[in-house]
Amino acid sequence: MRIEIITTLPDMVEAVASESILGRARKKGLVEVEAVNLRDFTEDKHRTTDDAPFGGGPGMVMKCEPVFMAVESLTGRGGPRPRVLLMTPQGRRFDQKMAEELSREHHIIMICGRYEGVDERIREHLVTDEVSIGDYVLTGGELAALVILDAVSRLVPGVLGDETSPLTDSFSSGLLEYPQYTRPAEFGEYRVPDVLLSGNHAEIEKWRHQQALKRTFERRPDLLETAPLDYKDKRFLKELETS
Ligand code: 6GU
Repeated sequence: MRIEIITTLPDMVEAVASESILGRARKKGLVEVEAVNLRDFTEDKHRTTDDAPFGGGPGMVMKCEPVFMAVESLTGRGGPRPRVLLMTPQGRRFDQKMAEELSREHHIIMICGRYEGVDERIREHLVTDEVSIGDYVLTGGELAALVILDAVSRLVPGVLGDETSPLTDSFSSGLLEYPQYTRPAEFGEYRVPDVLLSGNHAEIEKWRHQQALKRTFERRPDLLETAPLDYKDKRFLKELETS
């Protein structure tokens, strides 16, 4: 998987991409991440990437030419077409499902826009997806691109040490995670639930699943509308509702 992030702040992107799990995945060659400096694709003395809007008004607009040139430089003729993501609060809301979908791509390009706007021709003729990470406004798309980079990379096979762990993540089952405990079994008067010490794996599985249901019911009932629930789950939730 190759991911390029087009930005006027390449150092900010590089600082995150070179750390921790992501940094290791990159060294192992599991994900190729490159911060691409938009200014390298300007041709004027001041390396201008934005300009005043036609028609007047406040703020600056990201110019077409450097962005088109940057994307063109990254897309070899003939190969599979990359996904070209524009980071914008006007985009589709990013979620775990989209992270899973993107983790199956071979090539992703992310363009970090600025809130005042990008020339509409970039949206119309270059971008395949407009993406937002939530309903709030950031000063630029870099933090959003880094959030997506992190969420997508960890789903690429081999990036996490334990291959099965993404399967038990919150959201991938449609439910929030069950509570976890580790030693000691007694911390002062705070005890670990007996079932976890019982060695009865069927009971442990049942308890964990019910805890996941309970937690989702209490914190994110909206998720229960789309989570895959069987008859027993529905009965358990009914009991929670009436207790
Ligand atoms: Cl993708 N960009 C900006 N500038 N602000 C955001 C965002 C993106 N997603 C949420 N807020």
